[in-house]
Amino acid sequence: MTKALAVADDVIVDGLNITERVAEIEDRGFTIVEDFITPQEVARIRHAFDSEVHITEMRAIGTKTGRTWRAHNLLAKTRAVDYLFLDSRIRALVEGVLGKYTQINVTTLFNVLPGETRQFLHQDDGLWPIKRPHPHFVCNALIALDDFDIENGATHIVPYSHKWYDRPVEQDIETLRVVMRSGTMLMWEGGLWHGGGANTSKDRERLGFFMSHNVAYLRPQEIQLLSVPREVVREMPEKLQRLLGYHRFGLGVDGRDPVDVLQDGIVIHPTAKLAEHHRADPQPTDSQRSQHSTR
Ligand SMILES: O=C(O)CCC(=O)C(=O)O
Repeated sequence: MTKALAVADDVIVDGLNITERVAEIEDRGFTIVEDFITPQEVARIRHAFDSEVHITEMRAIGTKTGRTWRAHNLLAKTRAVDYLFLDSRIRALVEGVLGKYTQINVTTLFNVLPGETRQFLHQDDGLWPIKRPHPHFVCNALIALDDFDIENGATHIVPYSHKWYDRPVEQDIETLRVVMRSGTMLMWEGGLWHGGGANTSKDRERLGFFMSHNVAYLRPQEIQLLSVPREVVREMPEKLQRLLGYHRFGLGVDGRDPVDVLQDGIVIHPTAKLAEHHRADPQPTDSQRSQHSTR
């Protein structure tokens, strides 16, 4: 059961101090939450990834080896991680960083295999051509399913770099390696310089689950409204449907709530009438009045 408490003005959700964590992300660009998921959850997710998830890409961005497996669009492929997008701590942290209009941007499984080289440092919010400084609009999380250590390529990050607005990413800068046990979550602000490390181990993989959110008023990188089939989305909890982009925004669908349209497919408002009807009766009807007032 979710517990949200306010202790001395701090918001605590399921034992995690959200206020402190969001402040940490704002300040140095990232936070690390140990034991975010249990070994049993790791085992369940690993099993689902092994048995259900088709892998599409064999290369990490910026490497040429083919030694990273990446599977995108996870919510079309498995139900094993739905609950993590609904996790109250994730929701509170993401909303703490991005504000209340959030949506799912990217869902990826990646497995960095022995022999993979180091990825170049990059910023995840660099895809959108928005001049810095700008309000935070991307917030990412990476959950370690294997232990991440120096040998198998623990992620490189550059603390505070999300605030270096006028500097392009420098590749030869000193980095911090995020060594973390399986079950730990790293969360960062989209402007933080980071990249996967080289896996120099002989035989140890590095499996991670990446969940990216962005603000709901910018296009997500994976176009969720197309990526996850509607018959799959219809069966999801409403909160997840909203996070996939079926959120009410401006006009909705001809004035209708996108979640209602998702269910019944009716894209023309039932009260819509041809012009001749409106000419004959120029007074708006009550239902048209209420339709306008919901915008
Ligand atoms: O491998 C990692 O730890 C990070 C991966 C990453 O940043 C990416 O693939 O864009």
